[in-house]
Amino acid sequence: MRGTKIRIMGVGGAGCRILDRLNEHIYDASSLVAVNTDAQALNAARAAVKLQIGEALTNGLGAGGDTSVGRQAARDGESMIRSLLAGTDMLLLLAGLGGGTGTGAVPVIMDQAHEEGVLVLCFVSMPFAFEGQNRMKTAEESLEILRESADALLVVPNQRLSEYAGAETLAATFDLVDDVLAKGVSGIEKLLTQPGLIRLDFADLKNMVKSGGGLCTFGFGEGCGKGKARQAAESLLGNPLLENGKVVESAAAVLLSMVGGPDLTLKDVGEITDALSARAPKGCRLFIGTVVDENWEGRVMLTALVSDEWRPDRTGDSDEDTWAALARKGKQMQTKLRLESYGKGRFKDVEPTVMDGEDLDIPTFVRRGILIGKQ
Ligand SMILES: Nc1nc2c(ncn2[C@@H]2O[C@H](COP(=O)(O)OP(=O)(O)OP(=O)(O)O)[C@@H](O)[C@H]2O)c(=O)[nH]1
Ligand SMILES: [Mg+2]
Repeated sequence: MRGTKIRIMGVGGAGCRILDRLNEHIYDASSLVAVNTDAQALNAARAAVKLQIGEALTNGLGAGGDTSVGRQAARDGESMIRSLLAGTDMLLLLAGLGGGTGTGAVPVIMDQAHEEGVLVLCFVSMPFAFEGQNRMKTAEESLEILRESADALLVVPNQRLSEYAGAETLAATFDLVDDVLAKGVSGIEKLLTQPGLIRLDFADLKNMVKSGGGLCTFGFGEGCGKGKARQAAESLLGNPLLENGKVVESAAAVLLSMVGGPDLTLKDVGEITDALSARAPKGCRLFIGTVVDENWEGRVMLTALVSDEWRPDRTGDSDEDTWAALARKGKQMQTKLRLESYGKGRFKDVEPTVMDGEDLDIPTFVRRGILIGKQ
């Protein structure tokens, strides 16, 4: 079976800068696509594929903060965008909202991707307060559209991040935002493209994304040396993006990607999931995937994607599909649990009750893959 094909597209000035940052972290740099109306900025971008849109409209200059120009530019570039998306399973779209190109083009590109049958995860930042009401209003309008149409939407509020992190200059803050988004994206890319102790595949991610509410929050943690797992879990739960763990306390589902070296043990994995479980509410669904990368010897990096909603019928799938998916999910979770069942009560308050290899929190007919009503 072929692997999951991912495309990572940065749109507009900020989107392309985040993409540049990703070049250093990414497993498959050929998946990076920079899209901009601004020819000069595009020229400076380091992505493997560069796509200039709206040339006839802007003459290679930017959209000048006008979202209608960004929108039209994406429509004009439709055939090129679609050809880049052919055969893609998942598109990660990156942009800073508030300008003309990224803000206007991202919703259009998302529609085009959906028409190609591609799952779209959207990573955007919101402007600073000092950028003014207009930029914020533009960004909020676009965010509303994205909230409705993105399969998953991850929003980084620049203002809040800078307050938490205490970055002093604008450049330092943008650097921080670029870094946060780049880490989040690379955490997901690694999870889907590299081998691990516990495999989390595209179907898991899709299930989490489709069933968890559209709006997700993500956070990171890192640890190194002796006690790296505990350190990584503490730094994840202390991450400002997760409001020092508060976001986890009301989570409906958490997808956790752990990247470690060949020295990563199941005990490390358990220590991390224990720490997370202790903060998560009862009934929270935990999807865990690990990646083993030899460059990460002696270190662990965590990326958590947190959703505060869980609606299995959100996809609009038929009952049959939903139940079948849930039944499959139940079995997958059990496999993962067995891998980790070296300690009693590990998922006490978080994971389903598992007895004799069966997850008792999932109704029997679902667990056994029995379909009712429709045959
Ligand atoms: N993370 C990050 N955000 C940025 C950077 N520069 C600008 N932003 C943010 O992104 C928003 C959009 O700016 P740009 O990406 O430059 O705008 P654009 O999409 O290129 O649109 P036009 O320039 O109007 O065509 C701004 O309002 C800022 O909040 C950057 O270097 N890094
Ligand atoms: Mg620009």
